[in-house]
Amino acid sequence: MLKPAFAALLLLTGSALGAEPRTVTLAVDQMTCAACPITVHKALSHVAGVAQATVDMETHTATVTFDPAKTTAEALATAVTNAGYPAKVLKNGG
Ligand SMILES: [Cu+2]
Repeated sequence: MLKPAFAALLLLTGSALGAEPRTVTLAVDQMTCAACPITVHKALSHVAGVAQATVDMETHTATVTFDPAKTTAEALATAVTNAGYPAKVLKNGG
């Protein structure tokens, strides 16, 4: 009877220590030419904790994978907004 409880405790400890990467989708305005996604991507990749960023000009979105211990979805949106492209969090995937 002790073993399952011990295993559950290990699982809890593991999830508390290791920051699971999160993926968020941002709606990005004002991307009007082919160079815009590059600028947006650059702004995102400069944020500490960002592991991966994909910018889609056709759907006006950016999908970002980041370490939630280092940054937040809102901070990512702010970084893009500060780069000249008004952005907001569209979908915060856990
Ligand atoms: Cu442009």
